[in-house]
Amino acid sequence: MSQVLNALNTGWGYFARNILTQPAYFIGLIVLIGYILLRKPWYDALAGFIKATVGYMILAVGSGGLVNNFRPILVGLNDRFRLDAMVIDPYFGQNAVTAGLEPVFGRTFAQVMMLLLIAFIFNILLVKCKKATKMRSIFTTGHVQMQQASTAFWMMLFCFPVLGNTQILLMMGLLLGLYWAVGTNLLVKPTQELTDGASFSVAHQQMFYIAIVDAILEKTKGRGKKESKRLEDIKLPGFLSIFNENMVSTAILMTLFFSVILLMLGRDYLVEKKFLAAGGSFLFYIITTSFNFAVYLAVLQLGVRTFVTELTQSFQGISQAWLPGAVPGVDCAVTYGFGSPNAVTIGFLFGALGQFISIGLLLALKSPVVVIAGFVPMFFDNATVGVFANNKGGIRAAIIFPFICGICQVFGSALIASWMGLTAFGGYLGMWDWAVLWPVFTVIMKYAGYIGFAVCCILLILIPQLQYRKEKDLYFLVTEDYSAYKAKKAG
Ligand code: ASC
Repeated sequence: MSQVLNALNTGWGYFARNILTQPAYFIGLIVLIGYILLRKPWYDALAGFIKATVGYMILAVGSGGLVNNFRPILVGLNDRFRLDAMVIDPYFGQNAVTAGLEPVFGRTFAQVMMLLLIAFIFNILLVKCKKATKMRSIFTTGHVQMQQASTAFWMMLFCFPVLGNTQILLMMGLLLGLYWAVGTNLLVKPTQELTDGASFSVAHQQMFYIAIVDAILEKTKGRGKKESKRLEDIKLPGFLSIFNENMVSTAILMTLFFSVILLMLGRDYLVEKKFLAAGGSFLFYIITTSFNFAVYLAVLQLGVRTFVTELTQSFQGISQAWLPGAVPGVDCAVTYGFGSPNAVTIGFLFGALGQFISIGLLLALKSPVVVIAGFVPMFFDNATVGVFANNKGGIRAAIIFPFICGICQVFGSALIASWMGLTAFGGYLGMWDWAVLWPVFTVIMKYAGYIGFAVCCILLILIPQLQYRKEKDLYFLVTEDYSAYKAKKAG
């Protein structure tokens, strides 16, 4: 018996490490299984697996390039001005939890992987019972799931420190699985509308904020003030027309943005930290760094184009066989291949502005916690919000909502991380859902105990029910047959 369990455990560990938490292979595997279920010839299934995996790897080169190029610069700001502070960034957040679990709670990181598995199974079961739960989407972004499982584990231990491992894992698995299922489900309709029926949803770390933004824009549409134009519909005249092209506008805006930051860091600092060779040109260093932004964005969008069609087609195999009407929830960066590419840049810049102003306020108010802007929340949260906001609310929305998002990220993270004792370990996840929604859950659970836990679960369970009530005849149609959905909505 114990040998069987051991073998299962080893097998699970292997699968979790190499496939489940590696989105490229996980998406590839989903495509492979989907095509097999669709009874495609083996060579088509193999080709699909390769295109999906390679496409995802290309996307990862783009997003990894952005992260690796720009994160040190932001962290440098901290170092340069000798702030003793916490970085808001999912990777720093995960490291902080890993470092603190043993000394603070006496638990190990292996349990986080267990939590991930349990939550993922809950997510699938909830979608399997779609008729009752009204949940239509599976969270497949493995690296993000790991970061969330770590932070969620910490929150749960903070609220229920005396609970044994099994109870903690089951409770947290349920809450996290619900969050994954409900969050991606919330974005099914906005994503279908953004992509004109590409049949996926977003599974990331700002799902609730985008759902709120989308709801506000739906409510205010056609009311009162003049509608704001979408970025793709604006044709700038004269010399400004060069901004109509995304690659040019990204490069110019980023050059302005990074010039300011890099000048603040100063040449000496950059040389000392080996970012810049001793005799190198500071001017060209700034230009290269900034233009790289446009490079990585282009790479990222190529990756999206490579794998999205494979995923969409093959997932029909999975949904027909096992999960009718369900869609996969994927990385937020996938949306950057749709809508206006300039919305990515605008969202990022105004989110960054919101973050910098908030950090300035923390410093001015002599806050005991100082937050360092992290690149991942600054870019991936705000750019995604920008893309969705622009699609429904035009340029005005693409400016306002990322800006507010940036403010929430800083203040929310500062409050929750210092309260839970994570500041001491130098990092917090920092993305919107984890700076606002999960802190609210944590407060409820900390003060209301098991009742609070039940309240959080019930709130989540109710959300898809309310969504369904609002438009019963369209709710499942939006994933099952998007053209029919559009026709019905229009007519
Ligand atoms: C995250 C995270 C990343 C990025 C990536 C965006 O939250 O951990 O690496 O966003 O998923 O493509």
